[in-house]
Amino acid sequence: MLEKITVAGVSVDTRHWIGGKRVASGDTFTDTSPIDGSVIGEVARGGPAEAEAAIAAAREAFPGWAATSRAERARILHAIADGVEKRIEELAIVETTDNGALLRSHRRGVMPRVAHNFRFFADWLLTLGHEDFETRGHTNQVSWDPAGPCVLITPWNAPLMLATWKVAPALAAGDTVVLKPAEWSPLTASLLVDIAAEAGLPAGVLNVVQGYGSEIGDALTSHPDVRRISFTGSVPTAKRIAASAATNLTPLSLELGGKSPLLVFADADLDLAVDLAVEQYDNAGQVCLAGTRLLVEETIVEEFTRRFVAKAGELRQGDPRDEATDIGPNIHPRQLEKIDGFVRRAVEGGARAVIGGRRLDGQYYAPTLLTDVAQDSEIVQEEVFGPVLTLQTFADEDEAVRLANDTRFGLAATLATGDPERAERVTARLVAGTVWVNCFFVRDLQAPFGGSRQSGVGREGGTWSFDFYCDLKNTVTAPEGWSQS
Ligand code: TXE
Repeated sequence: MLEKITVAGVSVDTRHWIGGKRVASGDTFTDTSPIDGSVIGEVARGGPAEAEAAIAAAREAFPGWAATSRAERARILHAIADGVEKRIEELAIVETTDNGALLRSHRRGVMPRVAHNFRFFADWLLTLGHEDFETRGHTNQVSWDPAGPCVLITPWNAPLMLATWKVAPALAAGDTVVLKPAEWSPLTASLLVDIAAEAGLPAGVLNVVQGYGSEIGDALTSHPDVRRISFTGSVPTAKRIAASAATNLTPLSLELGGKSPLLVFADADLDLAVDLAVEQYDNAGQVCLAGTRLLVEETIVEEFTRRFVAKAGELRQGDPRDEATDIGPNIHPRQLEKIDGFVRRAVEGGARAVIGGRRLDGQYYAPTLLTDVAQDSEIVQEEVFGPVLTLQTFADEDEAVRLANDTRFGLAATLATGDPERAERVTARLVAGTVWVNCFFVRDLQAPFGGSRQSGVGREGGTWSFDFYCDLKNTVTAPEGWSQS
């Protein structure tokens, strides 16, 4: 019978968590580790019945949680952050076993940020004010009301980080949650609900259902009692979710993929530019923000490539639990097939692999740099989500901007330049939700995060998260009339 499994010495209950109780499904699916392909254990495989039960639990818990004072909600969110901090080691090793990302990043970067997600939105909630103004003597009072049950659907590339980046603001806003983690990385969500329950989060406020998106997704996203849907994942799945949400016009926040450019101008600090470029292999390339299209000014491309190849050659690929490892495995054999297919088709079409271009043993793919790629080719236009970069050159700023903007995405862009005026000019012309100048991946939760074009719909972060997870209400009160009662 499905109950608890032990993952790297940590006990994980892989059933759903609905209304404050562990619930099994008749069926299960097998979770495997990308590190060596080994079986981790069985996980509950939910369908429409579990979706219905979880949404009902979230609906029942909503009035109580919405009426809980902001101070009390913030206190519980901080208590969840405390719980995360106490269990960083366990969360880190379970996440690494489950999704193959580096243990050292989970320990020192990702899990502390998970705790910060709760602290940040708890604190922001307390500063969220009323906006008051006057119209012909009448007062207008704008308030942020809790919206209701939210469905949050999350991916596998940074499972707990991306889940809590949605869960924390939703709970802070006074909403209740049904979280559906990705089936390739279901485990840390199960640990999160233990932590939340210990922190005093009332039953039904946070529910987790496990399973395949294709089996449980539609029942979640088409449900009339759901007030918000926030999704991070692929464009095709986003389109299916948007169609399903349209049944009830449920508001959506969509954080999708990208094919972001990294522009290197001849006036850039070349060592910095090379460091930024090699950084794009982080998480084995499974990062939506990754600047996978290197656009380099033609006068420096030879020197850039020489230094890039040397630097990339220093990367150590291997077991993500090893502190010395820089690049771990890719998430799933299917994802590896996909990556390899992209590269093979590119090479057949005339691309040249300067480095990599092949699968390694197990679920590993060699860091790859492809040149001689056409702007309209699949490898330049489509997200690979593996350690694969393309290299193109440009003659001048106009061409750089034209190439940078010439995909259907608009998530991020990175610039390496020594000229602040150029940075300002180019940034103004780029289509991207985030632009980094001479840096990469610096993220503040206060900033709006999201993508343009098919990289997403809406923005989350800081006040934008509360705008999304709340119903904004304006109350207009007349100046007279109170004394008549
Ligand atoms: O994504 P999916 P996949 C991109 C990346 C990757 C590709 C495929 O290019 O190669 O997507 O990954 C749930 N209704 N990104 O197939 O399908 C699913 O269970 C409701 C970019 O894993 O989008 C999981 O929880 N939900 C990215 C989540 O959607 C459904 C992160 C994401 O899975 C569903 C991940 C349905 N019909 C992949 N079908 C980023 N933006 O960071 C699936 N799901």
